[in-house]
Amino acid sequence: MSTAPLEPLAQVTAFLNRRHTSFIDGRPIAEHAGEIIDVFNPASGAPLAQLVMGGAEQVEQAVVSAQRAFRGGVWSGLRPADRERILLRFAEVVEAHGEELAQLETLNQGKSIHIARAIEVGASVEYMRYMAGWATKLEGQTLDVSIPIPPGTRYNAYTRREPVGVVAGIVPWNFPLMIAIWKIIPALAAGCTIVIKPADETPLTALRLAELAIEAGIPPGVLNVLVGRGASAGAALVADPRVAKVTFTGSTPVGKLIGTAALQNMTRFSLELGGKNPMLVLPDADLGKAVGGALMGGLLNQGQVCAAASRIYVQRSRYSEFVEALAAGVKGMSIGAGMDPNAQINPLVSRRQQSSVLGHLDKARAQGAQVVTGGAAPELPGFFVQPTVLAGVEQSMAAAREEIFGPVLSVLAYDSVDEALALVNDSQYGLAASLWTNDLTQAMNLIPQIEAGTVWVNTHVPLDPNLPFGGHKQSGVGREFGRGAVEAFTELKSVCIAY
Ligand code: TXE
Repeated sequence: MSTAPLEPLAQVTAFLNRRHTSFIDGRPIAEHAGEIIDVFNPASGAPLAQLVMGGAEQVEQAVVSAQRAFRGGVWSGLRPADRERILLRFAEVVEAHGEELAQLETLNQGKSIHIARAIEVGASVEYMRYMAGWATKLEGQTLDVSIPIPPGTRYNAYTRREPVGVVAGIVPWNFPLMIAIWKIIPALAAGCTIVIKPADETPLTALRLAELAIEAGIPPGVLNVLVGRGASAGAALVADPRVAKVTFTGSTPVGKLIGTAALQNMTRFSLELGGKNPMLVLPDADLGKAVGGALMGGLLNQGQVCAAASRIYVQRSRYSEFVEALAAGVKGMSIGAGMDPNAQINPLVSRRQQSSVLGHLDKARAQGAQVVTGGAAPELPGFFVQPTVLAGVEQSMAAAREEIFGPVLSVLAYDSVDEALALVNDSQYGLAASLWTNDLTQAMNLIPQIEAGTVWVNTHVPLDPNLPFGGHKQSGVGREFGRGAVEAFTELKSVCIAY
């Protein structure tokens, strides 16, 4: 099943052997009293590194550091061109340490080393370069105003964008490095300072990233990483009135808690939450391409992707053909550690996530779905779940409604395209959707009717730094990527000068 896994680089092993604390004011803080926990290697289930969890005191230190850096102007006071240059240097440093970061992520998160290299590092470095450029491109407007008093007075009015201040970035465990970067770089491009709270399961790459930021010339205090529990340290960070903006990626229930807490201080927030993303395969579609799209869009990162394809609608006349081809694609996949370059399906992030996905599979069976292939944990020590195809799924079943966040593809049948559109939109979520068709008229008619922040046609899952990303309905509030992402870390100030 598996071949020889990669041996970690010496610097990766050295990093893992340290006991990790929060990174505040330019360095890892000294060990302090607090809970000590292990993070795990999902491929073996064995402890990988140790963390000293931060509490109220470390939240205070991190916020004070970020606020001091913000108010002192060590970052926001730089010329935009200097911020851009330093962020570009940061991208270079991350790229130069790419293999180290990719291995660290694979060992801690479980994902394939190929995905860690190409996405966590490769796509993130491109995103860093793209976002760095916005530091020099923010703009306001000059506006004509007609204020009649005092008579004879003339006015000059304009808007300017100013950094919002201290940002809290709360990051999940599915793409720990990339999603931290999604939050850090636009915030820094806008002139903000930031405290990142990584997920308890996967804090290592964010901690290493903060060290690399210092190496790149980002001043101490501009990027801090708080190691701590979500419900205690994360919640305290969000509730801190000195935090001006919270940017969160994670589950919908926690997103609601965060939004509610943020509103108490009128802290700005953006939320990128769960999804139950449909793939609508229209009657004319090239089935081979759609099956390839489902495998890629549904099983990337073991399905632990907020935009993953997880409910697939196929017209009844082609349903069996599709299910058979999908199952054939899934059956041949090799299961193994992310550090095994030949393994196609890797472990889930944690024992908790593995149990949660297996629980969803039990529920699907109990509700009458048919497990065509997979459906269980293989006999391996790590947190694996077999890639699974569920057929005979009905819209009322949990497998069509709840986010599973695992390697599970639910296939549903429809009769008419109108019915399929209603099924696609029948969800509390609205993050992303894909249409599979060569019928341009059909696609153009459907795109505006689909309730989702992103609609792909004949592909599922690619993102681009220039393309806004975020959710309709309970998939979130606000957009990441593009100009809007940087603007979301600014306040708009109106200036009116009488002369
Ligand atoms: O997410 P949480 P969990 C979905 C997915 C998954 C489920 C549960 O369905 O199975 O959520 O994952 C921090 N105040 N997604 O429980 O709890 C927490 O420490 C402040 C979809 O791990 O939302 C972590 O850093 N912070 C998703 C982050 O929130 C709090 C990605 C996310 O954890 C907090 C991940 C609190 N009260 C899971 N409670 C996506 N959209 O991509 C927790 N945290």
